[in-house]
Amino acid sequence: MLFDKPFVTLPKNRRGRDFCIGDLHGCYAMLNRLLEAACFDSGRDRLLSVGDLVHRGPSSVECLKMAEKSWFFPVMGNHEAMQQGAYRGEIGADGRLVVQACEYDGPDDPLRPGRKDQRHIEQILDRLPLALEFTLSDGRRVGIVHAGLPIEWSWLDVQGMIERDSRLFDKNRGGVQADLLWDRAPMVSAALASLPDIKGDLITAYSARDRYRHALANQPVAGIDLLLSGHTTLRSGHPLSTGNRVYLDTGAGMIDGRLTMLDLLKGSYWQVADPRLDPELSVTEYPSVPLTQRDLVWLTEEEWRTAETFRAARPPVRGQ
Ligand SMILES: [Mn+2]
Repeated sequence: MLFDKPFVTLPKNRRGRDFCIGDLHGCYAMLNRLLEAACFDSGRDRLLSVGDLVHRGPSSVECLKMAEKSWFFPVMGNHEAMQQGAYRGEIGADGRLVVQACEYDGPDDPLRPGRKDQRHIEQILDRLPLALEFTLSDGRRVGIVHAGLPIEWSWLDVQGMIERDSRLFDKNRGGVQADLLWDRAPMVSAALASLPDIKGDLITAYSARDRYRHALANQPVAGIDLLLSGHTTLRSGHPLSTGNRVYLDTGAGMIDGRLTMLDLLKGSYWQVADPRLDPELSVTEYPSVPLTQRDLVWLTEEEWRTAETFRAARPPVRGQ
């Protein structure tokens, strides 16, 4: 579904199930295998998406055009923003044309600027929301943003900041849009907390300020029950849960990547590998998302008592 506002609240799905797909990156055949394995019913069920529908894989346009379906609900990813930038001839932070940063599937990729579908595709890109919020049939409230929520933000900050950020549609995509589409810090903290070897070593390895930020990134986000994101690829090949955040980018579009689809009510997930490695596209179901270590000591008790001094000012209402 496409929308004309950047923060969208969806009604509860009273007829069927809700699923969320990780970063798709043009992997339309892999997606269809997962939908088939889950007996997805497009008349009842909904498929939410953390964005990054395009680039790398062979079927970016098919993946993007699904956004016009009544049962598919993607947020914008940084790759959609880059595609907009490529069409607009924008210059990236490194001084190169953004088009060079897009990972097209060869010289004939129909997303290259100037191809016949450009206007239609631009109209889709322009109507992807930055954040989605909805309630599951068990009453839990779910939020979706592409890259995750920057450390120290609450979900309650998101709507106001998106709506008030005057730079939202700047060509350089500063402010809130940059944070929601690009920030890798929260997910990197989660990946750190999933390493089995670090238990006693945190205090000597990092400053108290750094450990405080890692701790926050692994605590539940306030104002929402479940936060779904993608963006930074989990090299383990599996999704990862920390606090109430779940990360779903398992590298689809790369030869050793997988595509992950989460059943939001059951908490189980399905995966399929790249057809270059598994031409059969066999689907595997896993009962629950792996968790980070829950018993890590990020700060001493003394440090927690003084932790307020590490806290940055509340997230500013940017653009004001
Ligand atoms: Mn991605």
